[in-house]
Amino acid sequence: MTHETPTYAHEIITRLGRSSPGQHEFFQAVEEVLSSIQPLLDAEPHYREHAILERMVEPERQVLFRVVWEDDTGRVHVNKGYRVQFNSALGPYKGGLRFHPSVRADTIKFLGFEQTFKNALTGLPLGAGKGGSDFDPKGRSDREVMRFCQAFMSELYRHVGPTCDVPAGDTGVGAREIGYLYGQYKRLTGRNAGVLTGKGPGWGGSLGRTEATGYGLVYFTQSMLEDRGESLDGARCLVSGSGNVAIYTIEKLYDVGALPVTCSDSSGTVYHERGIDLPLLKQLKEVERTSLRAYAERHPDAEFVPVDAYPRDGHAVWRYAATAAFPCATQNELSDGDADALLAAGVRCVAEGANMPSTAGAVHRFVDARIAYGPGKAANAGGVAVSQLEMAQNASMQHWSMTKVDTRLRTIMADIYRRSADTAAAFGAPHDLVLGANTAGFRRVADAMIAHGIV
Ligand code: NDP
Ligand code: 2IT
Repeated sequence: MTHETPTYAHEIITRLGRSSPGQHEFFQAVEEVLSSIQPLLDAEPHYREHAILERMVEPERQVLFRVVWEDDTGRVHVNKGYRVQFNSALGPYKGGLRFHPSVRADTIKFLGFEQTFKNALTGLPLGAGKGGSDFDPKGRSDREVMRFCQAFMSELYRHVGPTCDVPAGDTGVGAREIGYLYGQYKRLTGRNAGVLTGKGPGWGGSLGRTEATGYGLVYFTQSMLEDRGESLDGARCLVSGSGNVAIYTIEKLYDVGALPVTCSDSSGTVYHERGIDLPLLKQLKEVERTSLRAYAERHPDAEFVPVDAYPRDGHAVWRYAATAAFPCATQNELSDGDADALLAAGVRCVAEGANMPSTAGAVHRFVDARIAYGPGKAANAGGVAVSQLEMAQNASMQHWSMTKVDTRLRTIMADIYRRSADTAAAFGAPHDLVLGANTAGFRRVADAMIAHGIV
């Protein structure tokens, strides 16, 4: 019997399984990255000598705090607040805040880990962090959301700053929440500083930040398809989610001549054969903050499939046939079974707007099938990239036009694709953008860490 020496990546994955038990999403994210960069680790043994993987899987700092707030009836509530400052090798910690009842320490760690490689891939001077709370904004009045945000910032303000850590939005945190968080930061510190991105364009925000993740996702997809002699023109597209990322993905898909036929939320899926009614979607989700059930009531020709249609394995969105699929809701929303269904129906392209939306098994299926598969940390980096453009505008006290921001975003997304594809090709796997994106992102962070010494 022969015993193979475990690889460096495998050794760290095994050690992490023992030291962070129960952190399944974090473990999934780490396992995906580390196993895909093994060819680089084999070629560059000095990463091991510098204990780079051991350092990279350990956040530099994690802050966990109590958030106490009062609802409109005078009842007192307590939530958990988190900020994980993951890696500062490339710049200030940067990444969103998520307010959702499903948020655990595990969730924030996986998101912070992913952010490290995503931010590196943009080529911009950005470190990585993530934060949030198990607070559920759904059904809460504006005043309740304001009081929660004020309570959250009353602790967070000590840990953030324009050259130290710059949070932004993520699930459940949009322009309204960023406004309340910013107001409280200003009240506590007396400073009008670029401490958050996603601010209103009238008070320090960048034009185009709201649209950036969705638009960037479509720009990335265009680059990826162009390389294969394909395009989105006339393509039937499946989109999941109906929040910030999904809405602006749908908007840009229409702009480039594609036909988005689905969207979804926590209540279920809408399928609309002649194309999603975007003005209605924006009205329901951005203005009324209501469930998608109302969509089908307004459009009798649209189907509404309740969320539990596939109780064991799957999401109704992925059971429709289409050329391209854009998961834009949440982690692990696209199961192994969904990947099988999409591939059987002839999908040619999957590009991830959400963070880690595909299960590990689904990712393997897409890569093995050699379809155009754009992993989230490359494909959805447009949001954080425009956040960096907002930081640059704040630091220089300028306000750029939408054209300037959009032109830069297009270039950044094309560069991310090129960097990921060239790296994949250099390692003999031109179809594997998981390997390409993870390896390119890892190398930039690891080289900076080595340059900074043993810290
Ligand atoms: P939003 O809060 O605007 O929208 C989230 C959407 O996903 C909603 O339709 C929501 O349904 C649905 N959803 C969220 N969580 C769940 C869940 N556990 N089960 C079922 N449905 C769920 O968030 P964003 O659009 O900003 O974010 C979506 C994804 O994109 C996340 O993975 C996020 O991390 C990622 N992302 C976001 C960026 C940004 O700039 N905002 C940048 C890069 C990635 P409902 O309406 O019913 O709540
Ligand atoms: O996942 C992400 O990249 C975001 N939520 C955006 C982060 C940011 O700082 O704009």
